[in-house]
Amino acid sequence: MAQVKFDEMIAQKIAQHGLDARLAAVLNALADAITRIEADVRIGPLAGNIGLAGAQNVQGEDQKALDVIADIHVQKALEGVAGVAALVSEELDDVIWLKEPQQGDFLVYYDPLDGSSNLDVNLSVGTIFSIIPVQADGDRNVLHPGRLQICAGYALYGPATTIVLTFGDDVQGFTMDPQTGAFLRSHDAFSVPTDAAEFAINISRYRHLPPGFRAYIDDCLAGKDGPRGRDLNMRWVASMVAEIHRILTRGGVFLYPVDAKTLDKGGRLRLMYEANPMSMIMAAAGGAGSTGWQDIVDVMPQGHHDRVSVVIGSANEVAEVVRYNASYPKNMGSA
Ligand code: AFP
Repeated sequence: MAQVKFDEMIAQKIAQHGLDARLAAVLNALADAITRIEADVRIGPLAGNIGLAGAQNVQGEDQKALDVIADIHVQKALEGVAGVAALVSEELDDVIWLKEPQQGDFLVYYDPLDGSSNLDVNLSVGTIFSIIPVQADGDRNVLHPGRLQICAGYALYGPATTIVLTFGDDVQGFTMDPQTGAFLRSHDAFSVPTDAAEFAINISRYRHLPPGFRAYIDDCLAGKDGPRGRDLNMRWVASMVAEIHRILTRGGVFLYPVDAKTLDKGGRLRLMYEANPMSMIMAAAGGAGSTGWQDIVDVMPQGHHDRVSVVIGSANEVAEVVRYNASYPKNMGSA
């Protein structure tokens, strides 16, 4: 039986849910940008473009040439697509307004190349995107809670290149056929196990963590001899898209909590184009996304580059982290 193509699924979903028909062109344009980014990532070292771009982004982080190249691919793909009112990119200080916003137009938030510090060591990276409709004619506000997302997805540039997409009902995966470049459905409906056998955290930050998180990690490490009564495994890829994809596939929990070193910024990972889309995807697959204290999609942004504390994964494990935090004050560890 012929495999369902990405554009076919989008058309089906839009018809099924009575979504704005213009969304198809937006998502197919994103798939085109992903195809171009994939080609650049795949050849990276040979094209000499995995070094630093010599610039820094609004986060004050060195931009790698591919970060900038990937951002340009997304911009070029989306400018001129009917209904795209604004772009909010991790790589751009300011919001790009492409048209006078009309209610129902699309605000597209994206991280063009997440995990780019893995490029020079040839590890998986990804592109993350989130779409929220303009709320009213002329409304130039882009600071909306993640609960208003109508669509979220990512591309994982790994051994295979896979796009994962949700409209909030289910989560489907489409893998690029290297022969044709077409994205064919490879995952009908991700369903994340409610219990986790693995946790993912940069454990070197342990001493900076809030006490609730430290207590949770202590008990994970105590394994079957401790309160958890079972051993858990640990993973850390340092590429959020790869971590989330693993958890979608076999369960687990990904933690990047706010800590004493990131408290002034509110955390490490960004709300609008990392935490919100990944939370929507995980929730649609039966999991959860929390700051450790509240649902991520209920966080009201103050700025479009806001950072946030992140705990995303198997529903029961996220609830466990929230339970630990409820028993401890919200102060931070050592700076
Ligand atoms: P880069 O995009 O700078 O590589 O950061 C990747 C990331 O935002 C996220 O994808 C990882 O989960 C996390 O940072 C890795 O953080 P550590 O460098 O502290 O491991």
